Amino acid sequence: MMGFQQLDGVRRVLIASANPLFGRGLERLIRQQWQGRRFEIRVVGTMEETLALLESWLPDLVILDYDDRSLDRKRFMDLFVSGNRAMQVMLVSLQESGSVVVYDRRVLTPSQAEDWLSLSEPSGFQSPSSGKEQSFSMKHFAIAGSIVVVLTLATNYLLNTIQILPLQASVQAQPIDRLFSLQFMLIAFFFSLIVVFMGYSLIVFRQRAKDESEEGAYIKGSTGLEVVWTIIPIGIVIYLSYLGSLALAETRRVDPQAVEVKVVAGQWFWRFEYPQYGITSDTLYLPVNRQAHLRLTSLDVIHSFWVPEFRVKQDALPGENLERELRVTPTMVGQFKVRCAELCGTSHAYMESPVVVVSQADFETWISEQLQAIGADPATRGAKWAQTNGCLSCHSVDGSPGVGPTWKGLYGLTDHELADGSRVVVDEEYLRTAIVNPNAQVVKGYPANVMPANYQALLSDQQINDIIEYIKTLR
Ligand code: HEC
Ligand SMILES: [Cu+2]
Repeated sequence: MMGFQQLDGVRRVLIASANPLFGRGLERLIRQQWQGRRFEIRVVGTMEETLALLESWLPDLVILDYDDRSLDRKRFMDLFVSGNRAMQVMLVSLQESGSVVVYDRRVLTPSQAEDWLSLSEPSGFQSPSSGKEQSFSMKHFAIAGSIVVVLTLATNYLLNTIQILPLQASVQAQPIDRLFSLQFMLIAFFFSLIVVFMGYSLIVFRQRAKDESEEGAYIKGSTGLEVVWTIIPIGIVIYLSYLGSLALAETRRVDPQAVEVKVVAGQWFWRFEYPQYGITSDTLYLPVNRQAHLRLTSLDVIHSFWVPEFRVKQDALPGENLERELRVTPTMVGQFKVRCAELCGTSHAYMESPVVVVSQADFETWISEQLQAIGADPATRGAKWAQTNGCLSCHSVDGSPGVGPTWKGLYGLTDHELADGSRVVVDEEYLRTAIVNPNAQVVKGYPANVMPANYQALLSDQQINDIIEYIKTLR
């Protein structure tokens, strides 16, 4: 950029405007301002004259009327840019208000215009020297850009290593943690982008001692930029919500072999019921690597079931019809804690219960220990299992008809007729097969595929034996 010093050397000034008032007014201003200096001024009114003088007269400074459409500025610029002479150009607009607007949109009062004539320089204008300027700003972009990259990587590394997230101990935690790590990366990037550009500008472009120069260019709006910074965030948000819905679907995937647990919340305790076993516990025991299907309900206010290591969380609502479900597949043997994540009264903070994840074998041991505690003889327990596992909603024990055949008088039949016409003896073996594989022997007169076929997974061997003992008593 040519500075004030070079303005000192100005000898020939060419003013181009079809408006004679513009030319004369400006000429007067310059003559006042540059009193005592040697210079020439010429005012021309047409494009042709301007171009002719540019070639023959070789002006040092050209002032163009910004508002004069008859001056083909583009043609002029081409000539100017391709020429190799040092020449300054100013685009100037005289407003009705009496102020002067220089092409870079600075607005000056007439008195300031005088300052401008003596002090300022055309800046930001396409001039032969602007190549240097451009590589100068590219250099800043390159430096700031590299700092952004480094800071993004560092911040992301930090976010991933300071263990913001607790241990990952369930299958459902995996898609959630993948979302978290994506979020961390985005957070690290945008944090760096904003902080680096702001900090870099504050430091590198600060006003230095003795720097008296004017403020920077006045920039008003940028449609392109605004479109870009609207579209990109919208795109990111839509993409994240897409990933979020995928993750949500993954956390709700159903495993038919799941352990059923009814979770009852109250002020201020948790109770866990295992309807398949008829067990109630204040500790949540779960077998590892097997899905637990938690059905949550509350006895009083809203509570929320949350084991941070499992990530997923669900409210427990009061009301018969407001049962909520949650699926958790623990992947780690160990002790965790369920907390209430919904402010539920004075002891909310202490509403914690142990969660114990054990191997499948240990889980069964725990179940049979609990069952022994229940005691009783096998048939009595069997009656209980038949009740708690829903068998009795289809089977009666008093001979009355139901969805399935009654159990009364079933055991010991010697010519029990099946749908395929064969006749069988009803012994323990037959009953066991009828329970664990109901479609293998369909009873005549009853539909196949109605009785659930997954009792082998839902019930322990012990329980199936108990139920058989119970059916044997119904003679
Ligand atoms: C949704 C209804 C339904 C439920 C629940 C149900 N069953 Fe059945 N069950 C049937 C039907 C229908 C049949 C007859 C068709 C067949 O044999 O598959 C049947 C057949 C049987 C038979 C053979 C009966 C006979 O006359 O030979 C036994 C034993 C049996 N169920 C046990 C059970 C046990 C134990 C449970 C609970 C753990 C249970 N069922 C739960 C519908 C049900
Ligand atoms: Cu609570």
